[in-house]
Amino acid sequence: MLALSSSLALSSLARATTIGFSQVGSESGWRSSFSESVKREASARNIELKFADAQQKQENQIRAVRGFIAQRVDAIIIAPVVETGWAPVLREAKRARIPVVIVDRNVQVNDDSLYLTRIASDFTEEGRKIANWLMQKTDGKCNIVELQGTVGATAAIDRAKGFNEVLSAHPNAKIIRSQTAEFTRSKGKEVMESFLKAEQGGRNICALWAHNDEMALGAIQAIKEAGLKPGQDILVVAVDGVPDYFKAMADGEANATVELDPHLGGPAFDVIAAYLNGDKDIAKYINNTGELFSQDTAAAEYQQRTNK
Ligand code: GYE
Repeated sequence: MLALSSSLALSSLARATTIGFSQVGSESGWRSSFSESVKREASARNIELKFADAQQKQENQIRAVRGFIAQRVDAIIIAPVVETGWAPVLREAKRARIPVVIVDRNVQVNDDSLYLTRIASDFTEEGRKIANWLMQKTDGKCNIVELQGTVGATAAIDRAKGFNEVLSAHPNAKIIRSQTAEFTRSKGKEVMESFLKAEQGGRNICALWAHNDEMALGAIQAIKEAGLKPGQDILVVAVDGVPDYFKAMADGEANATVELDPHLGGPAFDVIAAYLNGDKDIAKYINNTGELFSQDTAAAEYQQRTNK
């Protein structure tokens, strides 16, 4: 789990601390839980949070970060949409001596002094884990369709990389169709409909691999509407572990996912508190990679997550 304790920061961040947070958007259930976690933790710690929703557009993020710098916030948290294009605005923050914490997806910069730390899961490992599960389940023989996340986003790039790495050791498994559905449920449904049409109504598809649960949930709907049974006729694997997906697994309509903990507010504020209190020894990467879950424990896990 995450390395730093939240109680430490609770007592150690001053009342007047102001933090700007540039969030990707609200494309998925996972993202909404992440935003809620940041808001909840901020109010528990008396942090004045400036929350900016970028609606999946990097240009909005850059504008928001420039605004935070102009307002002279104490620290900035960025959950980047895409990896590239960050160096100029990060340099501006550095010049203004405002620490920046990267949460979730990565930024590609040559100079890692441009940010304090990054708190994220190892997305490549998530891809490997889910692929290993699928290869075991299918004895390495499977025609897979892939719903990719946002183009240029670390979560899409690295999940694909890890998954394909495992697949390359299985000559009878292959990705027969692949397209982005931007991490959203509605696009997931739409793109899956086109996959089903192109692959004999779905009869040629052994499994759906979606880069997040949200797209898989849309695709499950499309599979049902095509008259097939998701989870049986077409296996469904994804990443995130949102409650709706646990429900789908409990109902037998999805097969496996790798959980991604959305409670990233506490760890982000912990690390900022440590830094503002003079800690000079902050790790450049704080890992929160989660576990794989499948149908056998899904009902209990769903109940636990929703208290129902
Ligand atoms: O899996 C997806 C979201 O960047 C890891 O973004 C994140 C992904 C997450 O919208 O649901």
